[in-house]
Amino acid sequence: MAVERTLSILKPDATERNLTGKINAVIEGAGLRIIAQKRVKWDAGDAASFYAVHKARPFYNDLVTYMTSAPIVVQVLEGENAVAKYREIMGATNPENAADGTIRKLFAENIERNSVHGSDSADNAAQEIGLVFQESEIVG
Ligand code: RTP
Ligand code: MG
Repeated sequence: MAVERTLSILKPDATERNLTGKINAVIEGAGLRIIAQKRVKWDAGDAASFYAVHKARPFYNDLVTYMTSAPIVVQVLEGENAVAKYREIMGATNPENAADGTIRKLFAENIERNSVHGSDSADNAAQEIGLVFQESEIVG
């Protein structure tokens, strides 16, 4: 299996409840390495460019408001099969449907305030990492 990189975001509900360390422990426990990490506060423009793919969705405006409501922690995760592995340990978008032991089952509040983002393909991971990090900030 190939070593991959994926973009992770610890969302406002996670930073507000001081869950960064607990979520990082799940990530590292699954064998993924955090090779870049920074805490930032997005403005509407940042969130709009990141979520441009969801612009037509009914939840888009709420999502932009939510993602700009408090600081977030952006991360690059590296490991074997990192994109699919992180999606697996995140759990389903709606925490009511998330499997036991997943980050969203453990920590998410609801379908919107669901604690984490993870890229959904290798191509999107490369694009999202490029939006959020300079190459010099990533130390593999
Ligand atoms: P993510 O992109 O954050 O990793 O989550 P995902 O792939 O599991 O879900 P996606 O369909 O890409 O939706 C992006 C984020 O939008 C919020 N959402 N709200 N109110 C709603 O029905 C609703 N649906 C989605 C969530 O924060 C979701 O993670
Ligand atoms: Mg998504």
